[in-house]
Amino acid sequence: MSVLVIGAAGAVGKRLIGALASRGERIVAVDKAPELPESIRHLVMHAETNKDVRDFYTMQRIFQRHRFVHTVWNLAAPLSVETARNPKIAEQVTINGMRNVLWAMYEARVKKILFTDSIGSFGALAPRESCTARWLTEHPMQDPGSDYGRQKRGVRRLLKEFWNAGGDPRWAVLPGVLHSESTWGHGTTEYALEALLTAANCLSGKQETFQCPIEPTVRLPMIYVDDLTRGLLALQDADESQLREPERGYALPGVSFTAEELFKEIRFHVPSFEYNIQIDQNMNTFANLWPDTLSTSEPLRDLGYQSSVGFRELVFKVLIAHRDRLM
Ligand code: AKB
Repeated sequence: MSVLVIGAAGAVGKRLIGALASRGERIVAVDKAPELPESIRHLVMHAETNKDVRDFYTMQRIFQRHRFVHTVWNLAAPLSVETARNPKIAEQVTINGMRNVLWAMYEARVKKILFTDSIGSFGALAPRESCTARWLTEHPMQDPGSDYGRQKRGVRRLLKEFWNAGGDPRWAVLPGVLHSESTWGHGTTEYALEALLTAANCLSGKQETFQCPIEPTVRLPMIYVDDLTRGLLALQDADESQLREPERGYALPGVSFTAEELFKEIRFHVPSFEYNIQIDQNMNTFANLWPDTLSTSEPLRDLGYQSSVGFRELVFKVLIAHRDRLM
């Protein structure tokens, strides 16, 4: 039996594959092959070239070739800023892509699908503190205030239909993910990664000034990639009877901080770190719409998940990992 990971070469996909492989799972990893780094090639059974989730026949072929897939992760989706820049293409990947995956699963009689939703699904009406995935399922008509959030909502609707048709969908609401990969997509919370990379550059002798694209007092939830991976695996592994949240959605909390707090902590390690404020309208609007914190109770109660990496440790880990990569 194997786990199919679509969008395997992204920062989350790579970690997930590593974690699945280390506990002995067989993996079918799919991404556009040139983006699949050497470091994970040896772990994958299959790399699909050129085509992506937008092509139904590619999805169908994967299930035909790999008959023992029992679980699917669909991680293929652009981030918030990419979606704002090109909403049509984003919609094709996020919504049509998920529709293709679900059709192919339905044909192949594969039931379990996991999807990564985002804090971008919460709009102006949502509470600021302790946000839950339940709030999203209980307010299906609310406007998240961006194409990004609306597309995620569209996927949740598809998952609900899949559930009604006998499937086993599960989804996690992700905060900003902090990691030490060298590349990442254009999102809003990615400002924090850019700041940490700028600081790591300073440590390796390349002095730059970071342009902060959001108001420095806006608080956003973030998570260290190892905590996230644990939370995602707990969601995958949970027995169906454990999943008590409506529609099987769980927000995965980590820590929350403002840009101001981040810069202060960075300066503790890198006194030469410099920044100025250059607001990006899209990013700042999204950052203001999204919650400050995520609830910790539901994932702990049903998945046994709680974050283990605090703010200071997280900043240190990511900073040092980027510095080591640059050296
Ligand atoms: C983004 O900012 O677009 C993502 C997200 C939290 O959805 N990192």
